[in-house]
Amino acid sequence: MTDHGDRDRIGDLCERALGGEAPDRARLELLLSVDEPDVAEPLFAAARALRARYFGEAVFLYGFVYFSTFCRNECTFCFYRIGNRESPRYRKTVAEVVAICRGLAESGVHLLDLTMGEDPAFHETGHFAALGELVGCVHEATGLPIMISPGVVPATAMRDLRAHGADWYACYQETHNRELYGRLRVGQSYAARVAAREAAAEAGMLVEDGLLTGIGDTATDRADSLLEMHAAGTDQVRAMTFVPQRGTPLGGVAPPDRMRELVTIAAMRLLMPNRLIPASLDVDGIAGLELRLEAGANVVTSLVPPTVGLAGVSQSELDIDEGRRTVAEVTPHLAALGLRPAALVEYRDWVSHRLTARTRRVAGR
Ligand code: SAM
Ligand code: MD0
Ligand code: SF4
Repeated sequence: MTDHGDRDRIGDLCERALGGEAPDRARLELLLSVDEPDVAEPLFAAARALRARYFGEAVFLYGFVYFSTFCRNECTFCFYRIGNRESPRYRKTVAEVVAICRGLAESGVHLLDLTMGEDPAFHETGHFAALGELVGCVHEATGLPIMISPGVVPATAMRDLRAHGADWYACYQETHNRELYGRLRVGQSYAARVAAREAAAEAGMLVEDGLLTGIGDTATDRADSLLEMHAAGTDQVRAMTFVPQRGTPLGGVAPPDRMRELVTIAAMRLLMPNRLIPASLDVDGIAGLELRLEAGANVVTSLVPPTVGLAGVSQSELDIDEGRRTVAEVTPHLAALGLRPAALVEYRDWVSHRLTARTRRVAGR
């Protein structure tokens, strides 16, 4: 796709980003359509330089606890959509979740991401108080920062989750193209998902949004997503490649090229240099970690302990039982790139500064 003029323009906009000038829409679209490794490399190098400027060598590590895999929704991309008989269904007790979280905390993660499907046991009964209690128990047992990924929950539940110790709310739009959204999150309100992130921010939590790529999205769609995340002040911004899942409508499609995700990570870093950007182990496992870090990511997510019967989302089993999604396995890969796991205090400081800065932004409005 890229001619000599485009290569020059990409070099120029990387220079400008390093000089503090964020790419505009046209430049973002150009970046997001890069698909050749030699054209992408200068972009990745600029993304790494910006990461170093804001975060040094420190990388944050997130433990992932998929505590209920029951779901009432039918997202076309997801292994855990309702009615898929291929996916493992389980619901961990509070005691089990607490024990798993203690283990993750001892292993050195900086945050615990408590994730569930839109489990009818909460979503159909409205019994979100039980979620708050779960967060409270994990908070008490570990003292670690907590992210909650429960799907769309009411504003009252957000306040309760915050009160019990949740620092982050994760809820991915997947795409900011409403028509594509309608084909991915079938039957789910677009506006309600946006509103849920806003409610979480109002309740005092930091917020993560994310996009899926390789699922019918164009460079224009991805540029829209990045610009919306930028405008919303989203604290953590994610891109993941769609992994086709057996037993689902899109199960038969060819695995998408990973270059799009890598280029999206780098473009996110150029547009939003001070945000957290995950390198998820849930797409290509440990083998895909270094590429994502080299594209400018600064958080490793989806660390899952072996032997406790937990699943991933887009890779339900990859590298889990082998113990390869662990701090011990990840650390040498960081070192190979001149990076290191952050100290917990560095992570806590980042979270508290980000919250304080946001309070100021809101107050100044
Ligand atoms: N059920 C909640 C929800 O959907 O918001 C929480 C689960 S959330 C962790 C699931 C996320 O994993 C989705 O939003 C999507 O971005 C990602 N995901 C799910 N299936 C995937 C797949 N097959 N390939 C890549 N990413 C996937
Ligand atoms: C991950 N499997 O980090 C997890 C998940 C949910 N907040 C995160 C998509 O890749
Ligand atoms: Fe359910 Fe979340 Fe999967 Fe959608 S992405 S089917 S809401 S678990």
